[in-house]
Amino acid sequence: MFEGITSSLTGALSFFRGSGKLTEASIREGLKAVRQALLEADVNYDVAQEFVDKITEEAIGQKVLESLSPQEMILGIVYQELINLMGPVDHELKLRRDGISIIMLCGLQGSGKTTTAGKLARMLKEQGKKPFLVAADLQRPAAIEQLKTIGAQLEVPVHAEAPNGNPVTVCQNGVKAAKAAGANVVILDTAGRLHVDPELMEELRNIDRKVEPQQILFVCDAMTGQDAVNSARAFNEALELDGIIMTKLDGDARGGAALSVKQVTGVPIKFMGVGEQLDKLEPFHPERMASRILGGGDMQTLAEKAQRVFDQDSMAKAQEELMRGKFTLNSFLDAMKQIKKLGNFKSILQYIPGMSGMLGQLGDLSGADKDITRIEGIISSMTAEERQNPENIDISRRRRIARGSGVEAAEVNRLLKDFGSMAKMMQGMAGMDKMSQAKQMQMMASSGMFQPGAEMPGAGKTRSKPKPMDADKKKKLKKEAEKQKKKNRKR
Ligand SMILES: Nc1nc2c(ncn2[C@@H]2O[C@H](COP(=O)(O)OP(=O)(O)OP(=O)(O)O)[C@@H](O)[C@H]2O)c(=O)[nH]1
Ligand SMILES: [Mg+2]
Repeated sequence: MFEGITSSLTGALSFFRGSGKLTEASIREGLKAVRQALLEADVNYDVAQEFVDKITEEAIGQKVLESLSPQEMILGIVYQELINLMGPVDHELKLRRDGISIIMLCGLQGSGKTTTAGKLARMLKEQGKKPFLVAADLQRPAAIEQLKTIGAQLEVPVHAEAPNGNPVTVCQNGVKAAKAAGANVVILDTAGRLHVDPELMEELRNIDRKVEPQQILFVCDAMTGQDAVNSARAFNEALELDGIIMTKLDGDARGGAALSVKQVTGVPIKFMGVGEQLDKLEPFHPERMASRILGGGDMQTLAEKAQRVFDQDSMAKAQEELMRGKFTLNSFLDAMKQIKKLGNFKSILQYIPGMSGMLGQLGDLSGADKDITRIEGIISSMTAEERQNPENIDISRRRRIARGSGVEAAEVNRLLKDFGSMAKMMQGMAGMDKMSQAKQMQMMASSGMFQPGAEMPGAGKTRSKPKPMDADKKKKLKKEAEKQKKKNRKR
């Protein structure tokens, strides 16, 4: 998410690194690049301008604290202003305590309304509510079927009528049906258009007047940038929105929509969609988003996610072992298990400071889960002693482990070799400073080392020839590093 703006913004802010004293001129000069970074991310022009003006004003007025470097101070101000830009947010859906509440979803075609209706229903159901879906999109017969399928999947009732009816009537009948079914939250999935158009607005206004929803939420496709912001403004003028749900933030949206929409419309983003599946809806937290945008890593979300699934002791132990340069098969297995519990590896990396930059190099990791299960199987068939000292695993032990885990002995071999090269690098890393560690990780990532089960450079007999990183790739990496160095010098 937002890799582009993160790298350009952190790059821009590095202008302030090492600058001894902040003067008005140096602040203005440095913030030019910040403004540029925002514009490149498709942030609304006025919003970017105002943002930088505010930061300039703040920074000039502020005495540099002794405990903070100029860069830290500017970073602090930018962080706070990013939060102000996107917040505050009230995540409450203002549902009635008794009786029935109605949530109306609206938005352009393909923005994710129907999917989001399902996601909300799922979330409300988890909170103990009784959701009820209404197919008020009569534009396309397929839309009705789509909602019915989602309802069936979630075991949430759906009210639908023939496609030639009137959407207002459908909504009214839907609310009646929901009452009869004992539901307490009705979600209206309305029709979309390719562009904001008067006919659609009239239809939505009619639903609003006749059905009186407690909440009108605008579903906004983050991938469409400033178009999304402009349509949010038009919908807000017609309907008085209560909140925005920003979808497709899992894609490669540049961030402009998420950063500008609150400022432009005054309507906060309440939730965000981070995937096509129905469990991919999360409350939108400006402070977490700000920290993520600044490449600081979203530690809070990670911590929360981790809390749920981590065996904290084993995590601490693995970390300690890593710090001491002792990376055993046990810590390897723990790491793999945690990766599996947390879901996709890629989605974890973005929470770790400095790691978001290397996401692009990782490629497709979709097969990783299956491999982790195999690796887990193999390591589980080893004795505690073998896990601690894998170098003692001889041929007969390898055969036994292979039998125990239902794989070929060659696969055990490969795992041990993979592990061997990873451990060597990890041990090497333990003595390095942070910068070199990050570089090393980047090298490992680009060589496919984080793809569990994938063959690593110089490992594995199963392949005819060991395949070190190819010369071109090496050259490219080196060139990139030099380019970056030069860039930093210039600033
Ligand atoms: N990656 C990703 N895809 C999403 C997200 N939300 C929705 N989608 C996808 O976007 C496409 C359109 O979603 P729909 O829910 O059908 O959109 P809609 O607004 O109901 O579209 P219309 O009914 O045609 O107006 C589908 O392929 C969804 O799977 C999201 O948060 N992330
Ligand atoms: Mg739809």
